[in-house]
Amino acid sequence: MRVVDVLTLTGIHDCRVGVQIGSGQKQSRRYKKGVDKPRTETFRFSQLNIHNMATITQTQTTAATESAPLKLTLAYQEEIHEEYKYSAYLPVYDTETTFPPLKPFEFNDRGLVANKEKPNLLSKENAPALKVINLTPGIGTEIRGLQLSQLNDIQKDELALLIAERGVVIFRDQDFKDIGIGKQKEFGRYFGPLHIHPVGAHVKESQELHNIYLGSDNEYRNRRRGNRLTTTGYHSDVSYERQPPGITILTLLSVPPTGGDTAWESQTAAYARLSPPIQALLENLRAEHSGFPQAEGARRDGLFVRREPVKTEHPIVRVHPATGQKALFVNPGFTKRIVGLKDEESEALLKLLFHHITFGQDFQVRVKWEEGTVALWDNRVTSHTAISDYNVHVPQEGLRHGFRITTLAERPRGVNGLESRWDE
Ligand SMILES: O=C(O)CCC(=O)C(=O)O
Ligand SMILES: [Fe+2]
Repeated sequence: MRVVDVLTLTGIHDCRVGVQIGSGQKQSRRYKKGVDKPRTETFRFSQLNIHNMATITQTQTTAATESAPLKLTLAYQEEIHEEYKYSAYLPVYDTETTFPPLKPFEFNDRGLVANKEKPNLLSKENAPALKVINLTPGIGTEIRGLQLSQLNDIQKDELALLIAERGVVIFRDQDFKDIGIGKQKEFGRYFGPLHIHPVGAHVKESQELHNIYLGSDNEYRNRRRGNRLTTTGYHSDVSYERQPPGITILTLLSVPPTGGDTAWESQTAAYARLSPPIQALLENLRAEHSGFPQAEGARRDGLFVRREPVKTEHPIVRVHPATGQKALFVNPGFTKRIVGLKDEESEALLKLLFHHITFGQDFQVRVKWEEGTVALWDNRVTSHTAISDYNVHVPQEGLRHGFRITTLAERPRGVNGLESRWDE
């Protein structure tokens, strides 16, 4: 059993909360301001001031084990989640462990060996209750009557191809959220090495499960959004990486009664809509994708940067290895400039492309989450955005919480062999 040494709580609430982790049991204690004495000897408390934390935080120092981080900062308020079934998935920050730059690796897309007809994945014989619906003509497929957790490798290969073709596949009524972190990661790893986010919150037992959390006790996230006209922010996950993600798997554990949808946009369709002269121009160009603003923003907010940011120049038109389809590979989230153009040219062209991506309702799909929904998308051919349209400060509007497993893929390849490049 690991022992909690020090706990701190800073922020706007007049309580201190003790948490014991690692023993399989969790205990909390609430103390009135000025009453320092814990009611149990299980914990030793001290209150530190960590003024640079922009949210309510607790720092837990635990004796180190091989599998668990030394120090965790909680990005939620413990006491409001005491009864929560998925408390093991609440957002934390390991504020000690740093990671070196990502290393190159060989990637084989699972979709390459898949049968294009998908006879194993989409077979009524294997799954009598199977229902497959295309949510729009160009992007998004919804599947019921099939459990991700039960798929064999051949079915997973076909699924990889289906995700590449349809951009995003929504699985309903899944038991995926209940199979445990080990199996969730194993499922993801089938498609590619798992990415650890350079700055984001994660779950207590695994940095590979990136946290999605929007609740009243996440002032950091809430505040950051306060100054914008809209929460819409289309992006392809961490596209600044040298081998950026292929498939992302997003599971929500708590879904608001209404609101908190996610939208995806087809970058394949976005490319196809452009006129041939613009297509030809873009096919010869690379754009810079940068992780610096994200890391700088995190540092500014007092958050821990576990891997130093990188900048990468990716082809603007990317060819998917399994489908051979061309897709526009720029996104408003991370793409900063077009390499080789004058500043004004780059700004004007990116503005045009970002406008195109964001306003193309006829090649977008908006999905409402349900209990048990898991979304899988291919970042090489889509952009996506969370839609934060509900009031997180009103408890009846619900809590939106989940985890993202992000699988890395190939070094992007463009048309005529144009490859990504970067400064070493
Ligand atoms: O919360 C969402 O709907 C999407 C969040 C997101 O961008 C992601 O998980 O990559
Ligand atoms: Fe994302």
